[in-house]
Amino acid sequence: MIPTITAFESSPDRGGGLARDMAVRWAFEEVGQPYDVRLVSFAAMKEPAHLALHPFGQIPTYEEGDLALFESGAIVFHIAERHAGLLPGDANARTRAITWMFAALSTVEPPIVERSSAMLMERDKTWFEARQPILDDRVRSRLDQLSGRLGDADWLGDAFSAGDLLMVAVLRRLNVSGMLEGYPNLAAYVARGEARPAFRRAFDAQLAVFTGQQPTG
Ligand code: GTB
Repeated sequence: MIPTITAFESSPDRGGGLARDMAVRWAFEEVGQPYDVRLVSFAAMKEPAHLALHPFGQIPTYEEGDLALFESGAIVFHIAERHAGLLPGDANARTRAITWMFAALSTVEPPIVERSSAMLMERDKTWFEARQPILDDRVRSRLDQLSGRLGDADWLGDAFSAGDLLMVAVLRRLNVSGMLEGYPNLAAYVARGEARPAFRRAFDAQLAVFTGQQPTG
């Protein structure tokens, strides 16, 4: 059965691959699992039919037979568990890869989201200018630590895993900020992820929603 995910009918990032269906698409492409996409409007996301799939009225969701999931991390984990290619076979290495999935979403991403939310929604506040360096420092603190851990390795474990997939997806949110320029190994890590054929196919597919043109690759 081909799973169906939901994605923005009209993504605010104009096909930049920053909405969270991107990680799910990427995971599908890595493991060679075909998938369908149902596009939803902001209004439809708040309707009962979508809320039955996603209690918070967001994308992405995942449907396969009588299984319905939400949360991009849980969906990527489900894909990684069901198919070879995104989690190591060795039990300890597998658990370490899963740990990096959690680290990406619960330790590295929150300060990045906090900073970009402030840039998008709080510029008119009197305290915006004063708070920004604090938010920048919180992001840099995590980047310092992650950069130190990655060192000159290609991936966080011995081979590319779902942990790297989510970590690269999270770090890509900083691409426009210029903050990764201070961390050459992290910038190269993100570029390495973005150069993977599976990433390119996923990116092109979500961009095609914005351009209205089918991907050629
Ligand atoms: N924790 C959930 C997950 O990982 O699945 C978060 C899901 C989520 O934030 N979904 C967003 C959404 O549906 C889209 S991805 N928002 C609509 C709403 O809440 O009403 C977040 C996102 C949106 C836009 C950009 N962008 O334009 O750059 C980037 C990321």
